[in-house]
Amino acid sequence: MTNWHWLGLPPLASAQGGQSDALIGWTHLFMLVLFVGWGGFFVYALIRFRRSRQPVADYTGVKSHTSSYLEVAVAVVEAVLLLGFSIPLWAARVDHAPPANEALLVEVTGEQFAWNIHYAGPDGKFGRTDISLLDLQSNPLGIDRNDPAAKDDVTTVNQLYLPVNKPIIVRLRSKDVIHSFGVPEFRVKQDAIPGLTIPIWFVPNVTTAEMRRRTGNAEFQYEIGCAQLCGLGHARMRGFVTVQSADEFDKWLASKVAESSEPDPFR
Ligand SMILES: [Cu+2]
Repeated sequence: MTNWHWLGLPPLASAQGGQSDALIGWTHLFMLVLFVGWGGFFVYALIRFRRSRQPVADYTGVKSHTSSYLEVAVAVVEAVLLLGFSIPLWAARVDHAPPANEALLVEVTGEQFAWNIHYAGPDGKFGRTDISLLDLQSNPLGIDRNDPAAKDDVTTVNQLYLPVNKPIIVRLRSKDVIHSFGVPEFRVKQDAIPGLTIPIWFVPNVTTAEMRRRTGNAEFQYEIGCAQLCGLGHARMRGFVTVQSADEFDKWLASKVAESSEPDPFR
């Protein structure tokens, strides 16, 4: 099975996610070494200092420095994990976002209990939004359709369509409480915090169709799970991600643009 992982992680479907997997793998490996080391020391101490051998406590204690050296070694291992692996990876994830002109920018706004997805459309410009235009049913993001930049904007609820092998920058927001945008296969998880716009990026590199073939599950879907308990409906706050070829994605976007520019009979 190609998707097997020794820690049981979900199949990887992003170009940058391998670094996270490597970090998770090394951390577990070092922790396993520490666990076995400390466990061995514990068993040694139980036997070495057992009552029949040491009927009376020795007030001077151990004179060798072995334990000090061991503690220094443990601290060094932890420093290597932190300075050698975690901090560089964090810096790479946060500081080295792909250039905006090479990426697809999508705004994702969490609310109780749905994900609102907003694409800028072919003009690449997000239309104006205004809280006074906000309508939970017909206009959950309060987009001003009279703004020329908004004419070709596309919105969906809980359906994130993405082209494969292209860097995606998600601008993450929340309308009410703290939510968390998590797609395990992309190794992405980020809290959405009211009042903040938080950029995250990833490069999906396996289409939904390809993942269905690999997993043998014809109904496989990438899911956006809300990873922060955000209220009574938290468990049903699920979105779906469809990763397509660039052509398929362009066609999908064009069909949505056509849909949204049809005259609205209710206006
Ligand atoms: Cu939520």
